Amino acid sequence: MVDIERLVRDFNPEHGFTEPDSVTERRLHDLSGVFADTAAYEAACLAGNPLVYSVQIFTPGGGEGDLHVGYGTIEPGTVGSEFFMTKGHVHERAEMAEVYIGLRGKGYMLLQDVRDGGNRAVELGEGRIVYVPGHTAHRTVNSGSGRLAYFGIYSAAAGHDYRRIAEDDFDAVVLRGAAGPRLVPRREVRDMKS
Ligand code: PAN
Ligand code: ZN
Repeated sequence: MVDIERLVRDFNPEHGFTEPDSVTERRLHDLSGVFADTAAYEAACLAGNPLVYSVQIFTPGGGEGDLHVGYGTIEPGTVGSEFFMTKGHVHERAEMAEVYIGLRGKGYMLLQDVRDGGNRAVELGEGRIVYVPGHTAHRTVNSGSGRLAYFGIYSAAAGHDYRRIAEDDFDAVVLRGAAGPRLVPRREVRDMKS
C-alpha cells in the first residue's frame, strides 16, 4: 500500500520545503578550489565565512527507480569578480540526467561534457527549465542581485561525484562586468592574476 504522506510535501518558491528530509549548507570556507581567483578567495575567507548556497532535499524513496528533488538557493555575492556558485559535480552514475527548474532570480548553469570537455553556459532563472543530459558536469551560478532558487530533480541512484570536477574543473567562469555578466575562460582569470 502506498504511503501517501511520504509522497507529498509543501513548498514555497522563496523558502523551499516546509519539511525537507535533509539540508546541506555550503559556506565560503567549504568551497576551496571552486573560485579561479585564489587570492580573492583567500582574502574573502579572512574577512568572514558567509553562507554561499544551501540545498534542501526531498527523498520520497531510495530505490533504483526513485527520484530525489533538491531545492537549491544560491545567495547573491561575488569572490573578487566571480559570482557565487555551487561546487558542481557529475553524477557517480554519469549517464544519469537531471532536470533543473528555475523558481526565483537570475543565473547560469555551466554544463561540461566529461567525455570530450565540450562546455556551454545556459541561463537559469524564474520561468526556465534546463535539461542536464547524462555525462555532463553541472554547476549553478547566481549572477543576479537577489537569491537564485531552483529545483533539481534527479535519480535516487545518480550519486554525486565532486572529485572529478576538482581534478578537471569547468573551463568557464562567470564574472561580474560593468555591462552585465561575462563568461570567460577560467585560465584567463588565473592569467590576470599572475
Ligand atoms: C543539485 C545540486 C545543488 C548543489 O541538487 O546538488 O545545486 O550543488 P552541488 O551538489 O554541486 O554542491 C543537483 O545537481 N543534484 O544532483
Ligand atoms: Zn546533479
